[in-house]
Amino acid sequence: MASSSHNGHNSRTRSTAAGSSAAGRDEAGEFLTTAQGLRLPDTDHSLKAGERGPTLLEDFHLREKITHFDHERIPERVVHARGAAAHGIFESYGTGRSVTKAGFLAGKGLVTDVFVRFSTVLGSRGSADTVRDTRGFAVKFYTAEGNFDLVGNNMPVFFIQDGIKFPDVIHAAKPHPDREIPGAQSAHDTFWDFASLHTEATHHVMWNMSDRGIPRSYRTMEGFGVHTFRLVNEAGETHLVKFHWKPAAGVHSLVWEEAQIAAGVDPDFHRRDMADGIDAGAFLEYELGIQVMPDDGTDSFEGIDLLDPTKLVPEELAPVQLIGKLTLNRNPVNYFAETEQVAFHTGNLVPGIEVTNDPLMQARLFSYLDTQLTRLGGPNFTQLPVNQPHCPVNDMLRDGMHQTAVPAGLAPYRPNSIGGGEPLVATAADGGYVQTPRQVEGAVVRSSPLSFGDHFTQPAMFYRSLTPLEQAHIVEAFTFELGKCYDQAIKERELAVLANVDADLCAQVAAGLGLPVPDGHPAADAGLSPALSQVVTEPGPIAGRTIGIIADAGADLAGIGKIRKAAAKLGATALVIAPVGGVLGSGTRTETVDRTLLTTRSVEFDALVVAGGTAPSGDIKLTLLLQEAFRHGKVLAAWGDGTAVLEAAGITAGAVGVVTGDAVVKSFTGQLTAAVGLHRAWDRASAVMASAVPPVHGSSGTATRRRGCRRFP
Ligand code: HDE
Repeated sequence: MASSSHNGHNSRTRSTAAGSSAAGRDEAGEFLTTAQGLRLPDTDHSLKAGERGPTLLEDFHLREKITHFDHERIPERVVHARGAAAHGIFESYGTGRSVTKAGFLAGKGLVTDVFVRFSTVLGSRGSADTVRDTRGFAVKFYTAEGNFDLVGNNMPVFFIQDGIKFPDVIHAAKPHPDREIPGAQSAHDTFWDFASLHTEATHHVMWNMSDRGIPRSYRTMEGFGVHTFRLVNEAGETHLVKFHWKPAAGVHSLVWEEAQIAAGVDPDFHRRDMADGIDAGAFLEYELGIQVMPDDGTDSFEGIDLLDPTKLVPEELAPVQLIGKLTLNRNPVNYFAETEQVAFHTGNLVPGIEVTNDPLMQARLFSYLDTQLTRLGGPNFTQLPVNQPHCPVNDMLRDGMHQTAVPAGLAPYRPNSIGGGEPLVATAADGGYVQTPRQVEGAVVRSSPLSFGDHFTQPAMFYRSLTPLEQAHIVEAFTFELGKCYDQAIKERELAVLANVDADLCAQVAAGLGLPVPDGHPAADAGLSPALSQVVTEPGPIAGRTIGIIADAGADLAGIGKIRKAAAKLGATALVIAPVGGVLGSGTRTETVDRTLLTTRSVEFDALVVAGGTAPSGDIKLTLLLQEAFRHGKVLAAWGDGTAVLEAAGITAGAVGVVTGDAVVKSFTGQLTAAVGLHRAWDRASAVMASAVPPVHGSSGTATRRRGCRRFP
């Protein structure tokens, strides 16, 4: 969110911005023209019968301009409407080769272009980024064998086991149909009505209510393919595989109050963070990993049904093996042309990657192609630059709305002799997509296997694998969301669901709602997967993070300069916040003011530092800024007499997560950046959270000390 620089600010609208990869019609020539290329003498006045007379129907320029404008908007995505995207590259480690013949995963160092779109699920296009929701993590690989789309989420499980339930869960989660409120959130009666009745949603609901539902940024999210895929190697051997994206920046989240404030003061919080980060050279990085399970004909592994998308496979049972690295390094040039018009499809597969019988995946294979027909206005959306494969296409598809290609030849059919028999069909050896034969048998039924029936054990495993702090956030989230429901029966029914997940969780939420605690039968031994916790005890990278430096006319400018430098070295940005805008200092030593107390809010920063020499001002906005950051567990720091500003805001220099020093020396910047790398001063949580929570003394350690639970090896 840092810099005010903006990709394309100074670019001419007629120039194709650097690196635009696919060919599309671009604005050309210096003169304004109509869409027919006719040069225009004036675009500010309509053609009228006299200066004070009526407008003439013959004004073809006016009519073309207004008609086009009238149709600038296209139907938004029915889900995942709110999104932001970036271009990048994927570099293969070559380690996936043993399980898949997919060309883009085969060679070490092989580079493939990608386009990635992140999104929220529920909100409409103009909604806020930081709402509690699942995030889409959709990756289009432009491979030499055709496009492969990995259309995943930032959570490994889904609300439903069968695609036929998708309209139900989405209708329940979208705003109420009468008033269309509340937007972009699940804290309302219809969602909890459905969730409490449809208990297979419980696992995904637990993830949504956890910190994963409010990510700090796209760069700090994990991604998951969710479904089990079948990978096929050169030898024709198959394995069952789950895809993971592991962020280099670690997995980190907002705190709830921060997310709510950000939704108001900066609804573009996540898209700004990504765009500014890329502009500043702090690229987003993730490693692609796979969990590999034997394809032994059972479609299950260690008692977990791999066709059930409400179940995950603990990493302790099947470690994530890294097979490549994704780097997002280029912002789109035009939001509509690229981010809006990109069309993902789970059926965009390449040889070596196949689907399984997961009934959720099976329905998706229909939906993604179908949805583009109305959203993108016809069947030719694959011709849009962002959707075009980066390899030869010879598809015999003809005509239709918005046909932009001009195909030559007389024989778009097979067999033919007129076209010399071409195009040819490809065998597997030619790179043709030949599905691995798999046996299909059974009665035609509308029902699920028994193994889909356990809706509570894995939610219990998830909850119990988290640190007490993360558990407290889940309690808070349920209490908030159910507290927003009007119908008492819905709250009671959801409490009955929670009683089957974990008795403590249920009791705490019931206490918050002021309702009796129902009886349940939670799994006594759900197992533990410490990998599910996201609290870190070692500092991680801070690229893309923002440090605010509070200063005024008397501030130590040399110290500010040193912090800016130390931050930049690590890919982070430091912004100076002063009472008024302009420049601090004069002569050779100056510092530009990036924000004033009026133009910023604490949510913009991962840490706040008070510069030495800054005087306490008594400004309520400064007090609010510091206290909010403190309450949200952020790092606070001051050097020299800057500590007086902290003290004036009620923050003692010795408090947890407060770094102080006499001057900006190496140890000071080192402590500061390390503290930012820990993401939050979680030990402060017990002092600042509304509900008292025991402090965290280590992540997995705390999680594994939970009672009566088996830990996966
Ligand atoms: Fe989607 N989903 N989905 N979904 N989904 C769409 O496709 C759908 C599901 C996901 O940035 C739509 O082009 C059905 C699971 C992402 O453009 C639509 C079912 C997962 C995106 C659609 C599912 C996802 C979408 C809306 C149940 C995680 C955004 C517009 C069978 C693994 C992609 C569009 C982007 C988008 C349908 C289930 C993720 C309507 C019917 C499970 C990340 O086709």
